[in-house]
Amino acid sequence: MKSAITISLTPQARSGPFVFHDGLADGCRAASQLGFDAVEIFPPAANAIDEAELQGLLDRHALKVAAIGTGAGWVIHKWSLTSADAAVRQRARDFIRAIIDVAASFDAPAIIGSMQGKVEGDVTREQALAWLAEGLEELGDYAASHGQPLLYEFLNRYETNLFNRVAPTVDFLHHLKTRGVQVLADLFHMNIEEADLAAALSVGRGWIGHVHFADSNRQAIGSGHTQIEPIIAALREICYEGYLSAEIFPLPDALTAARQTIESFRRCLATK
Ligand code: LER
Ligand code: MN
Repeated sequence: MKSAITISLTPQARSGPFVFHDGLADGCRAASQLGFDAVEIFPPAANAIDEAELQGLLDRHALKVAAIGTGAGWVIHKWSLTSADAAVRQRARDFIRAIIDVAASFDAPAIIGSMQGKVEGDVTREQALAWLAEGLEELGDYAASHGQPLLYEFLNRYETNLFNRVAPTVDFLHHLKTRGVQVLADLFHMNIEEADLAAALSVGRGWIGHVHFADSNRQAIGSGHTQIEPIIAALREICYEGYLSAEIFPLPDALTAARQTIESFRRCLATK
């Protein structure tokens, strides 16, 4: 497993669960000094990433891009794949496709979290799931044509009512035609929704493509009450080799949260 830490470039997400908020250069420098393998980026849009600048920083600091989030499409514009408005669904797909393009040029996947939307108003659950499936079919195949998976993240009940746990998520993805979509398991959401995080991850065998490494209080692992050892054992057991990426609040400050994350990561991986 590999370590990653989040950098948000989105001012509207300043109070969100991202460690670094002061630009790519600052975030990459800190990530590399602490020994992270990669950074996960939360841009306001695809074209906000200066590709030459990012490539220079990755080269200088020996970092990779773990993933690029699309959530700003929801935070800034309120676009989602399950909006009742067809034009909004189209804007959501275009926004995500552009992020798949830029992520793929850094050999990284894009994440669909908040942009999945939720069942609301007059829209039935059946209809919302049909729109979600339509979006994931198109975007999953598009990501696959770039040699990348598309990461679909189930969220806790306060953020979506579409999918909140591993098992129903895997069941839904299993019924899609595209094989381009993998599951993002965020340990913070799972702490709210799953009875047993390790058992739930085992159900995700073969499907888990990315992990958000967060304690029960959405702070660095070691700050809350999540028992991380059985989770790491379950991830090993399903042969998960992807990132443990810290999507957490910068508390008490960004550097302390980042340092505690890398120390926890090393301790986790040192255990047998
Ligand atoms: C996105 O990765 C996520 O976990 C959501 O809670 C939106 O912040
Ligand atoms: Mn997450």
